Amino acid sequence: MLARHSVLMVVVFGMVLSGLIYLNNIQCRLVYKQPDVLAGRTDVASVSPWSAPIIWEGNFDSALIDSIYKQHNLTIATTVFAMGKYTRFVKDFLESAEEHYFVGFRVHFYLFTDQPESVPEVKMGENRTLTIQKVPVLNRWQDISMSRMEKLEKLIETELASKADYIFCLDVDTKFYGRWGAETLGRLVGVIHPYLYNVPRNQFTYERRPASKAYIAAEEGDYYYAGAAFGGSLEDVHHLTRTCREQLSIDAANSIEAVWQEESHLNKYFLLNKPSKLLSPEYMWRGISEQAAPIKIVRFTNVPKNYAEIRPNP
Ligand code: UD2
Repeated sequence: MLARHSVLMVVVFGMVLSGLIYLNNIQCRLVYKQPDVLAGRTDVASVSPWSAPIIWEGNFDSALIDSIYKQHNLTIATTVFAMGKYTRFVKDFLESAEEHYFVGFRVHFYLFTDQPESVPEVKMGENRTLTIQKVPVLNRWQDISMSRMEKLEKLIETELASKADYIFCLDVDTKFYGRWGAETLGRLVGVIHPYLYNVPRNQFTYERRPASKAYIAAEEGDYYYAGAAFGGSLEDVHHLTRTCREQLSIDAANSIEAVWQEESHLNKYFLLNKPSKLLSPEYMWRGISEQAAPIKIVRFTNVPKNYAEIRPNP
């Protein structure tokens, strides 16, 4: 009788155990479309000549990517500058980021402004924070734009070391309309410029004067990258911002300012230090109503602005 009881106990225990293993397996399962070795988008390049992926809609599975990166409990620092009249863009930028930018991840926004009192109240979601840093006003828009490199370099050194895993540095006169998520994470990330993705490199608006540190010759160059968005690991972005800051100050000492300020230096940097991941112009598009065949989704765009009205100088 006792023996029969023990056998029954062992059987029940076994059933419970296999049930748990089965449940555990179900929890670990993630069903997604089988990757195809031969099919993919054929209308765009999905890889650079140095084998860095170029991220386009249709080339990644967002649920799969999220499930991979979520395990790492990441923090993404995100910087944005709003000086002078550019504070008017902050609300839309942050509210649209709450809807589309690294949803479900820990995001720490750092907003640099000369007028913290003009920054509107924006309700941030769980695990999402906003730190406002007051910075002195600068008189020329070119100086505002260029000075970002130095500020970012210092922020990484003084604040971020143990607080973030990745950083993205974005223009503020922008708005998110679609997902920008973990598919964009990489060691060094550049965004292909929305107006120059399909023109020969001798027409890129690189700095063409050899006197500038940003100089690139007509027969050189890979892509033209937007100054409005770049990112990567803290270490790589620190090296980028430090190098650009140094090159900008050498140019200043030689009384030369690159044609597109820090964007020109960023392009020189990316020529010499190839990004490990490239984001297609979906990630910095011309505007929500602008269409182009390869752009299947608009994720992030420039907001139209009246340059003469909004800038502190012509
Ligand atoms: C391009 C680049 C921009 C930068 C600039 C350099 C794109 C789409 N944009 O844009 O990233 O490289 O050229 O000349 O690639 N700002 C202020 N207050 C000001 C002026 C500027 O806060 O009075 C900040 C703000 O964060 C803005 C950024 O600097 O988003 C760039 O300035 P911009 O947007 O006026 O430059 P833009 O449109 O020529």
